[in-house]
Amino acid sequence: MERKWTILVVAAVVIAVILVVALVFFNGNNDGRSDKGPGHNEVWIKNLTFDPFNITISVNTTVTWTNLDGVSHTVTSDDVGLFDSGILSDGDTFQFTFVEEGQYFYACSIHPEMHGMVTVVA
Ligand SMILES: [Cu+2]
Repeated sequence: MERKWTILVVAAVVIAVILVVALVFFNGNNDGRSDKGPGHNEVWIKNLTFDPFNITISVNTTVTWTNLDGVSHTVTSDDVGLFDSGILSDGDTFQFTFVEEGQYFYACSIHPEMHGMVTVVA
């Protein structure tokens, strides 16, 4: 009889642990980027805007742009030739590493009204 209770208690503990692990796991997933907006050093291209409009980073940081729009965009520096992603389709990403302090302006060459800015600090 005692052994049966022991088995039941062990089973209950195992089930409780599985539930806690599952809850932690699913909460972790909900904290993912799709709900919370762009992560560190990341710019989302969404609804014909760069989000954030101005991203502030340290020197030697790589910024990642991700196109989350149904239409194509580019990430093209106003300073001609500094960086240009070319056409980014939905889901495409572009990365650029900023090695000098300063303010960098860019736009989408397909939609010139789309502007963004990178502020690089020491
Ligand atoms: Cu565009």
